[in-house]
Amino acid sequence: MTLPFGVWGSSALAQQLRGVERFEIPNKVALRLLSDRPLNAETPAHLLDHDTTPTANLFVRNNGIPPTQIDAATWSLKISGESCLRPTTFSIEQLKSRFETVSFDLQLECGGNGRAEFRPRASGNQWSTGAIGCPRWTGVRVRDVLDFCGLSDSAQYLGFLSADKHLSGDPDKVVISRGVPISKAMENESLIAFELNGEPIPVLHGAPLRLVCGGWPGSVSGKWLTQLLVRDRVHDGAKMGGRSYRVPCESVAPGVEVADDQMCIIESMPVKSLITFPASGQQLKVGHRYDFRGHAWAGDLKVIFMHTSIDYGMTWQVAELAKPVNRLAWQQWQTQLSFPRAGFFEVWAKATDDLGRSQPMLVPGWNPKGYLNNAAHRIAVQVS
Ligand SMILES: Nc1nc2c(c(=O)[nH]1)N[C@H]1C(S)=C(S)[C@@H](COP(=O)(O)O)O[C@H]1N2
Ligand SMILES: [Mo]
Repeated sequence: MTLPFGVWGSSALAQQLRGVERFEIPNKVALRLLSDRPLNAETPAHLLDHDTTPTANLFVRNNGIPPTQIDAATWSLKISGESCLRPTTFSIEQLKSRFETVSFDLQLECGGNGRAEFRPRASGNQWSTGAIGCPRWTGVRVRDVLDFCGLSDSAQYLGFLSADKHLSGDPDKVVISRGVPISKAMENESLIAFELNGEPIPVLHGAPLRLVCGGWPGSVSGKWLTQLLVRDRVHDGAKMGGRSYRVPCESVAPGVEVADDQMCIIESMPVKSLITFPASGQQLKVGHRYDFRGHAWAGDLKVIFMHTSIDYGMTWQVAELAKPVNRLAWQQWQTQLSFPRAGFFEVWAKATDDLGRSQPMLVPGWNPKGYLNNAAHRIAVQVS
């Protein structure tokens, strides 16, 4: 069953869900729904097989309720803040006509992807492996717009403000207002995007305008973007402090209380990979060669090696690894594997970044909100 547009994440939806056997997000029927208010849904690994993630297969992560009145023709983006020399408000048409339009494949991974594996359990959406995608984004560079508006020497951080609504219904409560240091904002690939995979951005992904800063937690890529603030300090908007998108500055024992002043903001995401073909649970034949493939990514860095193992990590085979189509896009890997005898096998995949860091086999560094789980992905195979 699909529900009409506009009810997602509303209490009307919750009411309709009672008595509904299965709820599907229109145009995203294959996603696994984690919560409906706010709406959160992840993508099974085998549905992330495309080099460029189709919009239908891109996860959804909402902290609040998307705006219902969206008109690209009247939408405006205001650039201001303590360290902005010439505060300016742009229509989308003005952004398009004044600045170069560019397109990049950029990974978007929720900082909490993999949270479901942490013990003790971390509160929040229990993402398994599917809060990641690498679709094609089109827009103007943040850098070009900031250059036009002028940065003073004090400029330190770029914060965003958005049009979504707080779950409480309180119009004064900000859902999320995060951002990135100016150095990240000024990178060639940091975008104010108006298209996703060649189409206007759909409502769920931030229509009509969003920030996209690839390689960092998805939460820095503000959807339904209305304002950018050039700050003279680390941005202090909603979900920049406390436990939100922050991890203990020093590693801690699982389950301990961590004081807010001991928490540090997550920046570039760690090296990670997925096996996207075949799906877990195949029945294969002894001795045949089978294709296995997937993607690997490493935040701001590049992946330089990809390995697979069919013996629980006792031996590893080198896989073929492609270059990214552009910086901050995930990289395709592929290999052929054969199984020497009948029985149950797991296929493990592990990426290594260009600083020589590879994925752990077990869940790394417990943290209060369960961020940054980059443990290796594994799938099951039955051989006869
Ligand atoms: N305004 C706004 N921007 C937002 C969010 C949100 O709830 N509101 N969620 C953030 C988080 S936590 C993630 S992981 C990404 C998810 O983007 P997607 O839903 O397009 O996949 O958007 C980010 N931008
Ligand atoms: Mo996120």
